[in-house]
Amino acid sequence: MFAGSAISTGKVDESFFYIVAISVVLLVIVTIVMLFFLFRYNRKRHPEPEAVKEALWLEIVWTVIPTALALSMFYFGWVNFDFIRTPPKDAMTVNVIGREWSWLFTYDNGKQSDLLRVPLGKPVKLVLASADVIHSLYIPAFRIKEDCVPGMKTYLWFNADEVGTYDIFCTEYCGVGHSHMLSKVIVMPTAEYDKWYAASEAGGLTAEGKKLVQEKGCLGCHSTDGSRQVGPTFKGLQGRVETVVTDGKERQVTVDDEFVEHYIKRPNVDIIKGYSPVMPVIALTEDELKAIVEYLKTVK
Ligand SMILES: [Cu+2]
Repeated sequence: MFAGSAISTGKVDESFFYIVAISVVLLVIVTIVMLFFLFRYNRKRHPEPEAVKEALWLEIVWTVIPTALALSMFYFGWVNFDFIRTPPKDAMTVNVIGREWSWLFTYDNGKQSDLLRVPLGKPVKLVLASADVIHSLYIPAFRIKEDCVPGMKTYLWFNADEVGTYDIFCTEYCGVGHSHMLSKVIVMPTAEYDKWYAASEAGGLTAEGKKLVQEKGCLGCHSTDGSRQVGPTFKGLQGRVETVVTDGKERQVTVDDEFVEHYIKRPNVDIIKGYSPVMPVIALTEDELKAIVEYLKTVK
């Protein structure tokens, strides 16, 4: 019915515009009648009030019509709600983890990404979980939204019908990095998607580190382009001079491997001046830590 970027877009818009249209019609009718009464029955034209006589037909009309309208709105709402809550059996599943403050998408073959890539015209079921607090995954272009709640699984589904890139927001206030908890849905032609899905990432320690930085959610708080987020940017980290506060004492530190390693292992012991001490402890093996440190050197 409406141009959209997923089937759910049209369904939700249909219910929404139906209710808006009825509301507008009612507003116009009520306003016209109100103005008419104001004019027709004002004191100058009508000094003596009259007793209102019973009118059964009028009472039936104003009971039946609004009831029918309300039920028709319920009908559209229900049918479309049922549609967006019932994933087709052949939907592909992507597991989603919301965490402070980034999204992680995991595919059936174990592939992980901080962007949600999906094939065009195929139903996709998102199984949502949270690693910490309540988050909420919202894709405005598809008109779908669902909470990620710790300790339980929730779900969403959609079928994108236009190639493109669409925003993902977190719509449950989840702490200091909430407004940076952004991602994208990338709808790709099937062949292109299949190629991406089958491709394994390039090897090497730096590539491994880059992958970990995405998967572990580091990029939720640290940019790689120099912009300031919840934490300092990774750009030019190596060799940068930072003022840190340790046990209430300020000191200057030149960032090197040792400092980065130490900081990731025991965050917030040294507090980087100008930033809140909110970095979580990330579970990493020694090898993973080495890979991340190696990768961070390359972000210039
Ligand atoms: Cu969130």
